[in-house]
Amino acid sequence: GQTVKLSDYRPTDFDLHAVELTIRLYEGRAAVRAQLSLSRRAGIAATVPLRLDGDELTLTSLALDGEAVASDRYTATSDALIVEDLPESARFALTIETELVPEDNTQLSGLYRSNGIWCTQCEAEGFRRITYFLDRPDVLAPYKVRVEADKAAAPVLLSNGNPVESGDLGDDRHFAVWDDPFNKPSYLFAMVAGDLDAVHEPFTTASGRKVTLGIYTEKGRVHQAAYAMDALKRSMLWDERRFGREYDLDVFNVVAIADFNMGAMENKGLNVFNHKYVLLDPDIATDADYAGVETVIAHEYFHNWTGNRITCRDWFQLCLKEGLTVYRDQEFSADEREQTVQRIGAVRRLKAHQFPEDQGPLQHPVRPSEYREINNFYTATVYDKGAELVRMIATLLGRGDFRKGMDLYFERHDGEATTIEAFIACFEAASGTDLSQFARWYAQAGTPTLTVREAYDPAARRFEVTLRQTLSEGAAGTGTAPMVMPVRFGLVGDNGADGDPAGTVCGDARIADDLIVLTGKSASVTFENQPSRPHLSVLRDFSAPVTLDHDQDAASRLTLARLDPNLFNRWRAASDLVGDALAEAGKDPLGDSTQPLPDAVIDALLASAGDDALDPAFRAQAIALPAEMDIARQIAVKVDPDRVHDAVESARQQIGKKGYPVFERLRKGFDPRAAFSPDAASAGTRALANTALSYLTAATQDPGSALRQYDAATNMTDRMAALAILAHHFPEEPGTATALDDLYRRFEHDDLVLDKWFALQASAPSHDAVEAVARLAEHPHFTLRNPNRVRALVGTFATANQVGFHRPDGVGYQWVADKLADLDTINPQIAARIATTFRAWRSFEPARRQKIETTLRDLRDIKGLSKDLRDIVERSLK
Ligand code: HT7
Ligand code: ZN
Repeated sequence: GQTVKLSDYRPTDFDLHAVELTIRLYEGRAAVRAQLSLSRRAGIAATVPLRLDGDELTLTSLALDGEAVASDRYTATSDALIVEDLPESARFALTIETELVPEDNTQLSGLYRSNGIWCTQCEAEGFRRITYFLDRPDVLAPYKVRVEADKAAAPVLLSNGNPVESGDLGDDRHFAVWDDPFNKPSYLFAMVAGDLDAVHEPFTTASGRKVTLGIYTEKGRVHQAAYAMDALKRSMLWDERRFGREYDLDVFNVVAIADFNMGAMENKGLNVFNHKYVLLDPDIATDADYAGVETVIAHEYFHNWTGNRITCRDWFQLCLKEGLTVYRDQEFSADEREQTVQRIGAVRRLKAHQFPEDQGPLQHPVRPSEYREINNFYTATVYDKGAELVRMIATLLGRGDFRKGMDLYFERHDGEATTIEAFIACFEAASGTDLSQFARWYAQAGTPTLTVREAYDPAARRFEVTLRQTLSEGAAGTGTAPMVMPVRFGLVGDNGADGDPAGTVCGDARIADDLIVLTGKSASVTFENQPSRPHLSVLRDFSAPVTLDHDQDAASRLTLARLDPNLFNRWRAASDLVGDALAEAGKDPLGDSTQPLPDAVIDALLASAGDDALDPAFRAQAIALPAEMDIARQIAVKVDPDRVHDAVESARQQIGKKGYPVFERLRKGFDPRAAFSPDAASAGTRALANTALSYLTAATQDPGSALRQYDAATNMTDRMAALAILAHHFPEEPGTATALDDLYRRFEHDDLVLDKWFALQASAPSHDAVEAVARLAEHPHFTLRNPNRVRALVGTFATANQVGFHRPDGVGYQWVADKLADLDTINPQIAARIATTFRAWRSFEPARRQKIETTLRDLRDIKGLSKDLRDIVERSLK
């Protein structure tokens, strides 16, 4: 495949002024007519032809200003249309007709059918699978779209913008015309047609625009869209209040689709969603599902300004819209729910997904400088590290100047396709801060290490902190120069109160209040008048996305785990104590993995769990053990996943036994029959009670209370929590199989619950898991055509079942690779995404390492492998 380079960017030779599309839908085929108003750009020679992108297209007709184009003036292949002898300066109209078979489009990119519904997915390069086009984000135009279809098959006809006309065509067919007055790139085009149910609600914007909000679902499911509608209205209000951003069309539509490659898509005025992020009720959805819907609804809505009104000049700038929009959705969730709990969740996700990516062969900068397949760059680095970079700008500037910078960004670049440089320049102009060194964060890949050393001189009553940053050159080879690192901190006394943070800097750093900004390789900060040694609480709220190496003594760590007034760091102190102990226990083949945690660490965890003054959701986070993959990443070399799993299991039992009275008390205070409400406080109460249940069953090794909770559950959160305990820890218990069957029988008709049923079994840790997933792959409800189902079974097994996937004989790897080879012929995007699980191969002990490497090499040698999967496999092997 060809490598696309940022340094090769240049504008198109032709300008696009307007697009008119007519899409005629029939059973088994679609006919598309695109009328493009174009002109040659000044300075482009008349001999330069127009080259339009295509992908698996069939041209049926081509006309220039209404006249058929002679066949010697153009070349049409499935992936390009080249037209010669076009006017030198005048505008011209090119009319292109193509024919497609949406039913055969299993890649789910372009125009396809999902459960009979016609829908489109154009980001990143799907529009070229509908018609020949200048399919790149810097080509913007207004679109007018006419859709025609059979009335019974598709009573609902939707596209971007506002509805302008509709009517009858005879022959049981009808049409609708949509007009989107905002210039947009082709990746934001969407069309949906089908027999859909809908709910509509009015929304009036701050300046008085009356907007009709619509959510469309498959027949009979619209009652499950109420929470999504509520989340949408809250998102719209929040963006007005927090960023002064209002909605700009008369309608805003959301469509829920069963077969979808990602979470959702922010098409202008017509967001298309994976129905997993729209459809909910307490019987089928967990609290995590509710939080997911709220986040994704908000994220896609926020794209209307950060992504749509201002878009990316090229795909290298993807973080311009994604990092910024993730930052915005995280801020929204923090405001709507609980700040610390949301921050803990975001940092957990960053460490679980982005850190391993940034520390392995698929490493790339937040703004990559080259790619072979852009779909493989919708990554945790672009999205989540991208969000951290925006958060650091906000930290460096302060809330007021950050908002001024955002306002300036909207003012300067509305209607444009722009770059990271332009974005950063707005914050420089608004605040008078030079951010040129900060910009390295966008260009240099890898997770920097922040080393913190402390020294206390009791005679001089002086506390000195030394900060050093290092970045090692990784696979991306993008440099290791020092970056601007905002480090929030506090000096905590024995009583748990923050002392005066005033200090004096020596070296390349500055300090203001509780923020040290490290700019050079190292610096030290001296704090005078410290009558006793303070407990340094550093990198509060995870103020920079770094690996922290702080050789703090155990007593201070334990004090912070109990008393740090910064609750995020209180959580992190405890979580790091546990993580360090588990990594030690999991790595040492001679060590004792049956008692991995010191008593003092368990006591610190239990202190948070038992503290009724704290938010229950926080307490649930405080006692949640790190994921096995996280521990493996900390061990870094010669990892044996079985040992890691044993260490975690022993820790559960130890904590369960020692904390028995605490957990029993928490269970007693929990009313599982209370009416369900999805709000954050109720969800937190359930999370804490279900974590307590997990520890109690670990302590007693008795599945009874989990079985009873499963049978008595009145909502899916409690039901799944009980079932997870049973499936993961009591697989031999007859009641476990009965409960799994019960879930299946109750919800066989509901694909979202079936996904949970598949995923739960795929994640059950056992060396027999590969046989179990192989059997499940033969189940009548398993299909490689539905991405959610594939992710539930294959994706979950490969990422959330360390024991099963990494079975020492390598059959786990082989099974996943075989499935990916099949999947690659159906949906390469999903195959490539799941294949990233193999990237960590170098960190395993030699036998597994060699088996994963062989699996990757075998995949690489498959003939006809897609560009998507080949790119991941080859980069992983590098
Ligand atoms: N901007 C959207 C990205 C997306 C996507 C990318 C590649 C292939 C399919 C896709 N579907 C959606 C989602 C978002 O970040 O909001
Ligand atoms: Zn996005």
